[in-house]
Amino acid sequence: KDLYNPSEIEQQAQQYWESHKSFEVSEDTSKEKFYCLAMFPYPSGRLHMGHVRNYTITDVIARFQRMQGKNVLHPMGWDAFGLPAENAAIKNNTAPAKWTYANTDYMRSQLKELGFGFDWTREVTTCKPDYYRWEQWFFTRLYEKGLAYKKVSAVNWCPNDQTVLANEQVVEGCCWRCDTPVERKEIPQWFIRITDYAEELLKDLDKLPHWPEQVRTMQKNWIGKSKGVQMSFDLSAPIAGHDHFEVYTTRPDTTMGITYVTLAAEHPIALAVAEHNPALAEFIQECKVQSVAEADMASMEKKGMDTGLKALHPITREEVPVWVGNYVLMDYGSGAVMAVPGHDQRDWEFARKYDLPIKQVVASKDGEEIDLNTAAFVEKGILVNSGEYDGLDFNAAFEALSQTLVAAGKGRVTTNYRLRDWGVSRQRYWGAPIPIFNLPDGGEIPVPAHKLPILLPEDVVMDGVQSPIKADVSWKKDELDGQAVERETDTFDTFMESSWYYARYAGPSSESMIDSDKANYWLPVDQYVGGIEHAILHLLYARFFHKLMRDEGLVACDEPFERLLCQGMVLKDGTKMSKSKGNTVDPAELIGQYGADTVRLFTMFAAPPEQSLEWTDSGVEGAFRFLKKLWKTVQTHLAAGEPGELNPAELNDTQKDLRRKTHETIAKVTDDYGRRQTFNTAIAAVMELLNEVGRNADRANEQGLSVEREALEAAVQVLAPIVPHICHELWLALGHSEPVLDVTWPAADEEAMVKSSITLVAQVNGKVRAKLEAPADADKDALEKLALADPNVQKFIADKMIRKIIVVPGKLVNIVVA
Ligand code: ANZ
Repeated sequence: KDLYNPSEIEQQAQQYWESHKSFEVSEDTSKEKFYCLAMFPYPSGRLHMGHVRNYTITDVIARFQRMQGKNVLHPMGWDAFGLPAENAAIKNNTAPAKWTYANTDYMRSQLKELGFGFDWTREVTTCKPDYYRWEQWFFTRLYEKGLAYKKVSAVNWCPNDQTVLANEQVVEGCCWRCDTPVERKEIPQWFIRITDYAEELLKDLDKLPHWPEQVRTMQKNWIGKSKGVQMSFDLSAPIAGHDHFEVYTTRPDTTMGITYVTLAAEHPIALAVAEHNPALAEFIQECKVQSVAEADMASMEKKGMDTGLKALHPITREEVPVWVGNYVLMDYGSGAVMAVPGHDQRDWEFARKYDLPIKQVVASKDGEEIDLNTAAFVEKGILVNSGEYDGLDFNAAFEALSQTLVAAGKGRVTTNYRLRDWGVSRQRYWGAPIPIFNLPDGGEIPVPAHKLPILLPEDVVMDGVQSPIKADVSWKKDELDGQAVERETDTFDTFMESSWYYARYAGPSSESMIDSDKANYWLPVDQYVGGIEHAILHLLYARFFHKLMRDEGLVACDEPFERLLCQGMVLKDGTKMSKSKGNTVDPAELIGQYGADTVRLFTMFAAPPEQSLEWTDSGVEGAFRFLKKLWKTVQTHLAAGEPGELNPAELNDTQKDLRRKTHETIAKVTDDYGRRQTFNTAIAAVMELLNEVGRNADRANEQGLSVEREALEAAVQVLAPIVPHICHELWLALGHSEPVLDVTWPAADEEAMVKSSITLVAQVNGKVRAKLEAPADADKDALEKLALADPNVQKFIADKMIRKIIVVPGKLVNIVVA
């Protein structure tokens, strides 16, 4: 018993939790609930340190909340669909399902070895039909409500992965996974109308005060609400039935600075001109093989071509040339822009390249000189060269010009969102089949409930070229009421699965997508923890899906995640720990060497959760040493005999000091765990307490032993969420039958924290001459006497006359002499 043996005690504690079903919870309405959730892992093979950090944080919070007396749900599952499984299957000559299930089995055992208290009865594996069948069903509901639709659209296409990418998955013009330059391709795609919820998604960010400001800002910018004017330009002569087109601008104040207009390559007027203009047709074709991601539009080289058409300025009726440009998006605003090269940098670059006129219509507010030869002046300012509008500032000009345009029937004030509808079609195999039947005579219908789920075959061979369900012509064949139909062979974007798993954990059911009664007990999630890389995509889609489920009557609240914590990265040698950098540390090896508690302790001690954590071997060693010391201290204490009943009145000063330290530690640690979520400072406080125990060992004395017992029990209790195995064992060793997991969190005793003595300084004429030790309740008189009795103070008074004595209770006594 003398030596700390992590592998033995960790196994025992885990067996105890397993056999007592310690983490299986039900909807107990007599208790306050707490839903603690970590972003579920992709089953890539084995856990990495980022996972360990993420799940240690949620496990610590979950166990802490449980010791606060709450009914805590802490579930786990697998985000199991996705491309890496296909790539691994090809490489290892296996099937994605097989690879995935082997990984979930292994990673589950790793999570158990780390002692995480998950309710495994609620485990969700998104590639299993019992999960994705409900996603298919829900999609058919969205279809029926007009919230899911199909359209041919230009998409980002990764020629390497042979799949469509969402705009969010295009990083600097390249695929987020394999870094291949992205191309543009037109194919029929399924979309979900997230734009219908743009305003609510924006507005409800205000209901999330406990989210990091940074994440809320990123979502706000992504939704990108702007106020502007939809302006109409007449063509000087109609073409193919088009006599006008619209542009969207957020800067109607610059209307008098328009020198040309630019259409998107896919704009119907551009296409009409191209019919008789081979050069333009070729240019449009060229535009097609470039990314449609908006971020790239600003930075890429601007290219364009004159259509030869003229448009009439909506106010002056002057003719301006109509160009086609690669930097104009078809699906934003109206797919055309009024070009103001003096005040828009993209237009400026374009105008310089093609020698189009640049006109200044905005001057700087503070009269600063503007040089349009170097760049556009993009700030809002005061109008110039704008006739009757000269001298107006941005707001007044917005007002005046939009009024003129409205009155002329050439414009209306509108609101625009940068957010696009969510394209959910993927041409990959390892995903949930999109539940649509294509009809022989064209058209499609959602798969009726009795034909669901559309099962994805798991026993397949991957050839690396085509999705097995696309390659196998027989898989497509189905029938409906005697009619032959063809199944859709595209699968869902895997962000679909991760958009509702948290609700499925809370309300598992074999009869429905979500058992609403159960889910509404647990939801919203009280604490969500995951990486900042999900700040936009996953968190926005999940918020959207939650609102869709609410509107379907499945859940009651408006937002899924009440409080969000984005944990920092795990670094080694100052850079991100990652496979590609070859600087990873394998959690499995560390557990073997030191035990799970050491890994957990180091992870929580090295940094507060939001900050990056620098991995150091010496830090891990230090954590291990601390646990050995904790173990040893308790064993030594136990060997000294049974303590009696603690009686505060009988304590000597040293004992009172240790007791005060115990309760101060409890108070501090409680605040650190709860409000501040700085677990590292909580650990530091317990370390100090343990040092104090070492210094004040008073084991021959019965009260001394009692005070030490109280200190050690508090240490074990408050460390239990972080290092649960060793604390489980020590708590039992300290003579308790109830596991520490279920013990109520200790309360700090105010009385024990009252100081029996205080130190203050004695000054003579404002200069410190002595330190005084006084009883905490000493009055003014007593303090004066104490100061005057000090030999050093007496030396400085000498034979001088005392004029005045100032006492600041708890701080100082100042003797003024002359
Ligand atoms: C004229 C103008 C003058 C503009 C100026 C800006 C500055 P946000 O704020 O992001 O919503 N725009 C409109 N539709 C576009 C499209 N389909 N493709 C590319 N660009 C488009 O952007 C609104 C601005 O983006 C609009 O305001 C328009 O350029 C451009 F000094 O109109 B602006």
